[in-house]
Amino acid sequence: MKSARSMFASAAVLALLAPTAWAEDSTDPIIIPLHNWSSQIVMSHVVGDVLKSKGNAVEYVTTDSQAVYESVRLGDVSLELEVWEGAFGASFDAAVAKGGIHAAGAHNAVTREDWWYPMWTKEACPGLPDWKALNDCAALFATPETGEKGRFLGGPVDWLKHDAEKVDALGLNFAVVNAGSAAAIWAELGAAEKTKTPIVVFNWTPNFAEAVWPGEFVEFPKWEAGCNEDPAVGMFPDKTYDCGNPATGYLKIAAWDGMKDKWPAAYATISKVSLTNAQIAEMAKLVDIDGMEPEDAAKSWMDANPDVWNAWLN
Ligand code: TMO
Repeated sequence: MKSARSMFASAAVLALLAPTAWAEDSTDPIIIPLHNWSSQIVMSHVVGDVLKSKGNAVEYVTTDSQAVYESVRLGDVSLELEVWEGAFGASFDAAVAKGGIHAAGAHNAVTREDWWYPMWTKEACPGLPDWKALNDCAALFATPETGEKGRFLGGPVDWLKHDAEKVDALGLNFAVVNAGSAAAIWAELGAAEKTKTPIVVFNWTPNFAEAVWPGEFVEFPKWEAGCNEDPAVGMFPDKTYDCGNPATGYLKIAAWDGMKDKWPAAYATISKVSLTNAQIAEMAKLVDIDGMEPEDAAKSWMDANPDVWNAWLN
């Protein structure tokens, strides 16, 4: 049995805690950014729908996927649900160093983003996935647009701005062409498949593409921290970007530091969000293969996975 004294003490502690413990979320909208690849858009709608079901106001903004970290740091955008290490690690770290943004959680996923080819390409260039073999085969990838050089189809410029630096650092006989959209990459892969034309593109995992086109990442010199910034790190002592992207990258969730005070309940929810490779690939598939609109894909995903998102609610 509790003594009167300890009961009094507990009540006093509760009274002290009450203002924070019971603080309500601000009625201001939580601003969720949307980018230009499908899993991020679908996931943002899933989490936005969950927050709306709790009574939060939610607004979406379409933003540049690098500049968003500065926006979150300043509180103009509230969070970011897909911080991919390979593409955004540097921008995220730079914003964290300035202050105002932090990792609020992490997905239970291992990510990779890099040069990638569908398997029929390896038949034409059997030394793959070694990057030196890719370079020896560069002529196989030549197009009128790239002349003698092989063509690498990179993603939209906001994803990764350093393929040209990698080409220079490793002496690759390739020219970088940036796709205008993710859909343009899938369209070119589909077209190349018909004629089994060798092709090397930017791709990533988790993504729907791995289920459609079996393929492999090019094995560049292994990524080491500092390789992109410090010439001394990596294969060539006078080059930056002389390595591949991380092969076992993280996928984090970032939040504005002010979020936990302004929207404590919503913050508690987003810090519980943690999706697997298979769940993220499925989100992309609903749009990129099944042709759904992202909002409908989010609803369909939620219908199929109630246990997953219910676990994010307190
Ligand atoms: C950021 N992305 C998943 C497109 O590599």
